[in-house]
Amino acid sequence: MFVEYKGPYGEGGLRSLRTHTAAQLSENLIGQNVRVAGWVEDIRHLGSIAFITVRDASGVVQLILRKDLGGLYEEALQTPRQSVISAYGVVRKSKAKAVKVEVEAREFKVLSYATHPLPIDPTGRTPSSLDLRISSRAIDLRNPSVAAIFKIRHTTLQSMRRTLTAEGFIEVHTPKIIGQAAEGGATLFTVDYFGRQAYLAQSPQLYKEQLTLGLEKVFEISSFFRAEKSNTRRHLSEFVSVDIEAAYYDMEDVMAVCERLVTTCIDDVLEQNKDELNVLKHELEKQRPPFPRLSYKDAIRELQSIGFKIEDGEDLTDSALKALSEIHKGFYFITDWPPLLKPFYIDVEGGCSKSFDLQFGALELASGGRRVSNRRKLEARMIDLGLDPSSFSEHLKVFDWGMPPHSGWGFGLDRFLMILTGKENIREVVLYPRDTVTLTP
Ligand code: AMO
Repeated sequence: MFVEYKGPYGEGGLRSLRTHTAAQLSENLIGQNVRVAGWVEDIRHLGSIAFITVRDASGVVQLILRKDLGGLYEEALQTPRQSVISAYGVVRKSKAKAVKVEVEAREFKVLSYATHPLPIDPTGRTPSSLDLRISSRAIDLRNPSVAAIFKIRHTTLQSMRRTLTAEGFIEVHTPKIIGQAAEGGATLFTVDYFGRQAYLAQSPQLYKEQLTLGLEKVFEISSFFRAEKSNTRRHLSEFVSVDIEAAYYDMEDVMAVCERLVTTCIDDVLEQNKDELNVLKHELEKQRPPFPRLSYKDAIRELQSIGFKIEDGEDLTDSALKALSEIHKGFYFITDWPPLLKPFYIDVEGGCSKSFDLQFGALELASGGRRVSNRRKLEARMIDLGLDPSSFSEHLKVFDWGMPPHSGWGFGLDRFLMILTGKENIREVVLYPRDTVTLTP
């Protein structure tokens, strides 16, 4: 029976455009009428029958069209690939191996035509450069192996929020337009704020510390901005940082929160994104805390022992971290950095900073530590690092109101996604990356 097309939304309004997604089609529906919608990936016709592969965000539907549909059949065969269609028909058991059921269409309607040539082939059969894919991101996301990254990103965000909430943290948002540099001024973007100079926040550092005074345990997941001219595969000008700050927590306490966050996220992705990991051909390894700890001094000793030229007190450069990653694979902490290598807000005890970086091989994933909670000590740290305490007066005044001892960290979400998806370029895991050259789309 031919069902007459009743306008773009059909008889029942918008809802009737699709009764089932691809993932919802199952053998339980055999014999029932359904309406599916999606984009046309492939059309094959074998004489009197056509097979149209329609994909939606959840999977693939195989449509069967028979020649006896007349003009509709001919029209369907002409549909340009990637056009968006809606089809109505009955669910049948499929003879194909890849799908259990198919839909024998009685009605087929193009809702929106794709104009060829398209910038990229989202089936991935004809590969495109990452630059071209990003400049065509909307359609790039029709490639299941690209969509998989962002489904894993979604799981990760949900998992982080659940873990931190269960641990008693509350989610906050701090300003992104700020009047004062948070961590020293070198890497800030400037903004004209109604005639005054303002900056884009590079981290929520000072705010999150201040919030421990009243809210005690806070977390924030937000974009932050760094005007660093770093053209690497792990730097962005706009990145998402997951930050925590907790009153009465010491360095080891927040390191343990970090370990739980990482392991739970990995567990959740392994459980909830099996299909996506398969599409990505990525073998994600389950982790168990505690992660190994390596002190900065031991890192220097290890590097020297393998002939790497480095002196105690020097920063661990990219090449130093790369050399270290030959010895330390996977997740590990580097702790107890020299005070001069860490920001002013990091506490110092016995000549050593109470700080850590979380590494994954050569990739720095997070950094944090115990903070200075005493105003005079904080001012002294600023002076040691060549900063002028008077330019931090707005922040320092809070330390006179009863500041609890506190610790925290900042964790690079995008870098974590590189590990979770097995991608080596950070631009792969961000929808619309911002780097030193890219400002569109
Ligand atoms: P830090 O500057 O080390 O620490 O940043 C924390 C984590 O954020 C990620 N990250 C970046 N990711 C992509 N592109 C960038 N340009 C970029 N910059 C940083 C990294 C890094 O480990 N306030 C402190 C944190 C704290 O002590 O709480 C801070 O911002 O994964």
